Amino acid sequence: TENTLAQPVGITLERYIMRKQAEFPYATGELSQLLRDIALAGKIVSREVNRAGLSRITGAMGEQNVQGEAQQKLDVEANIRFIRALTNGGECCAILSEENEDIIETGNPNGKYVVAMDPLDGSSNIDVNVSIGTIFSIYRRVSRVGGPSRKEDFLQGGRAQVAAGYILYGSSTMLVYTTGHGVTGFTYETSLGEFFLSHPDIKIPQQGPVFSCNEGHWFDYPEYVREFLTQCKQQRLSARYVGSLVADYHRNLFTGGIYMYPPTPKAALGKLRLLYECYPLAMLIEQAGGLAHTGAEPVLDVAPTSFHQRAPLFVGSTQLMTTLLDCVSSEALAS
Ligand code: P6P
Repeated sequence: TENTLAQPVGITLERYIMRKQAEFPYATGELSQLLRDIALAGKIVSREVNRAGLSRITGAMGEQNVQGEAQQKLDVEANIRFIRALTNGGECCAILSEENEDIIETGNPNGKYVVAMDPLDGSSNIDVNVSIGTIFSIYRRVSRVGGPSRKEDFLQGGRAQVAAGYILYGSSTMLVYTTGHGVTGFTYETSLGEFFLSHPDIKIPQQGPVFSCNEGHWFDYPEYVREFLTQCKQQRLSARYVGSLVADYHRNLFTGGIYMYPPTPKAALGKLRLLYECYPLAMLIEQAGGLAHTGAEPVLDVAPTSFHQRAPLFVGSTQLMTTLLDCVSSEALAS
């Protein structure tokens, strides 16, 4: 059922989840608990990210991190925090992380969900103080308790996701997610340690003034991408590219625009990962009224074959995506 009861801006994530729970009487609450666990890890990572610059000198100030270990690289630290929060929460039976080759069993045999995540994408941006993000994708577990390996749990395909979202560690920390009933945004108030509802129903504008891609790859791009970029420039669109996926995606979600990570001769499937980058961002954009495509098919229709497979990503406002896909088909016709 579409969520008709718009929740008042300013309520906490906790209260928002409880009210939504009431609207889904048969929901048993595990997914809500899972979202709480993700939000908790996000709060902890937000604190670490915002101290990162200091961590190099905290040693000099005699401080150690909680484990008293040498300061970890932030993406390693974030991975540990999300795995710990999901393990302690009890709802997640296994995790696929960008940081780990194989699946991580959480030791929650009765957990009804599995989570695929990029705990901290764009970590190369941390040392230069650029916004970074966590991306997550949630599936109901389909493997039987104590059953064979959980491979099948993670290779259900994009349209089997029950929830998806990201946490952006930017000028403020935001949690943006969907459970299939629209896209909701929460903003973190550090002095209170709470996420507050700030964007009850996010929709991407149908058209937008922005295109985002790494034009340094121009000579490697397919002809249809160059044709599309030329049209963007003829229309005097603005080039905006942070080089941090969650930051670029989030900005375009609000301004309208298109983000592209196209295939190149050296990377025939681009650079971004299907299961924990392209699928969740594609679910979000479709819920927000936009489109996500690989250039060959909608992202959510790509058949998953391996945990860390890549996929080209074109994602954003419907009108810009339609123009791009026209360039794809006219190139196909010409060839
Ligand atoms: P390029 C960061 O390394 C990342 O995975 C995304 O966050 C970002 O959008 C992309 O790669 C940047 O890649 O090739 O433009 O440097």
